[in-house]
Amino acid sequence: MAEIRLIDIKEDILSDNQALAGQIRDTLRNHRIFLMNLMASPGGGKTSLILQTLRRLKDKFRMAVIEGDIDSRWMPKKSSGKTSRRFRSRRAVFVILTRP
Ligand SMILES: Nc1nc2c(ncn2[C@@H]2O[C@H](COP(=O)(O)OP(=O)(O)O)[C@@H](O)[C@H]2O)c(=O)[nH]1
Ligand SMILES: [Mg+2]
Repeated sequence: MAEIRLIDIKEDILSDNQALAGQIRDTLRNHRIFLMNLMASPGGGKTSLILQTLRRLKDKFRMAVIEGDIDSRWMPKKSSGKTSRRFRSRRAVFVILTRP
């Protein structure tokens, strides 16, 4: 069996990421924004949960839905599709993050 060697790395390899995350947290705190990252497999109930949340809280808070999708082929369909209309009809801003 191959020998396992532990390498002591003196620098946090995620330090840039941690710094950026800290800046984002500060910005959100300063603007009193609550951000929730919702992840689940397709069909896991994310959209249903978001739609119910928007429906129940739309008169109390200004809300936005940010959808991250690394496959830009679906972007045109998503931005004009049924789900985006349902988000918008509940007064939520809808933004899709993708890559070219
Ligand atoms: N039984 C049950 N079905 C659910 C629940 N939440 C969502 N669904 C159904 O599961 C399917 C997928 O939900 P959807 O919100 O589109 O999932 P998404 O792909 O994660 O956005 C839909 O047919 C929903 O009606 C739940 O709490 N219980
Ligand atoms: Mg969905």
